[in-house]
Amino acid sequence: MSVTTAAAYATTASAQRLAERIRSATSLLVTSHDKPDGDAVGSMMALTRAARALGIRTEAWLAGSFDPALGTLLAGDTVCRAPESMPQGEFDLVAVVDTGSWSQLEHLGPWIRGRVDRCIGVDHHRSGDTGFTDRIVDTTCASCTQALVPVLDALGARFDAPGTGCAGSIAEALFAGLATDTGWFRFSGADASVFALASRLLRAGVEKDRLYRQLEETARPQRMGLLAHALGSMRWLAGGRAAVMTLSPEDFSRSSGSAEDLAGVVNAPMSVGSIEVSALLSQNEPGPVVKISLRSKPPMVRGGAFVDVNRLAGVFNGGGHVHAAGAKFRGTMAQASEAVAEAIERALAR
Ligand SMILES: [Mn+2]
Repeated sequence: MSVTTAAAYATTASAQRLAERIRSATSLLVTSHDKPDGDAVGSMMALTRAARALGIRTEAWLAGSFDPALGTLLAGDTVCRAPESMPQGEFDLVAVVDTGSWSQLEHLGPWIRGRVDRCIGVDHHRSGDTGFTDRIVDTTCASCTQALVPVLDALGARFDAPGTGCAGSIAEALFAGLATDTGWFRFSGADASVFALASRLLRAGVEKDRLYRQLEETARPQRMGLLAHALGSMRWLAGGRAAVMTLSPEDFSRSSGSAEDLAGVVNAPMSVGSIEVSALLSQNEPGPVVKISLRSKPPMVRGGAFVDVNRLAGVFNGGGHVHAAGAKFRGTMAQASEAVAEAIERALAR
């Protein structure tokens, strides 16, 4: 017999139950994990719009740094930012979407902890410890926005935005989460149910080409400078099965780039057929810490072999997902480069 000390992180309430709690609230605060991504912002805006349409006084709180490209999803709707400010007054209900982990709620966590009795959660991650009484945790969903749909349907929310086009609609917010969390429908989680929902959202008016451009094609020219330096540093391993790239503080200053300009650089070698793993080691500023970014490709055949970079990052006390992970290394770039190359070669030899 096994004894569990913590309740499993799983669904405890129906979509109807969550909808009832939202409907009976007169004020609602909606938030998500720090440094909100497309799914977090999409989930927040979809729920915020649905609640506002019901006449509920609703505040949406973005916590921590915010990628300006995601600003398009706000479409002029009012949002609040923490920690620049903090919620004032009281709310009947607090909804936390796309996370159930206190560790991801650094800024608003202390405020939320004092109000767990009036919190609800909607999430699609496997682990969490916030323990709200009423929550939906659907790990079969590719995005939190997908897990949110039954709640919005139970609220009778209208997904399209008649007269104003797609911008600012619930459909656009839901689509943004679905698209970004599946790598624009490429990852294994993008199953038939994802495409069925995407189809419903396109029929509600989502302009996916415009959305792709606004969300994904927004880099500053500095990214090209960093990419050039990274490609110039590329070292091939294991007969072309892996690549290690480095970016030194000098590379950052010569290209006038910053950490925000790095997005996607680690993926560049992935277009090469033989590549299975890509690593980018970067040192934004002088110091003893090297940031490690790791990517791997899914297997060629179902059930086939691939490198689990979450496990690889674990060697350096980091983590993430099987195909995308990261870690921090204390030491020089040369030491980091040697250690990462060795770990990759070991992983490929398994
Ligand atoms: Mn998500």
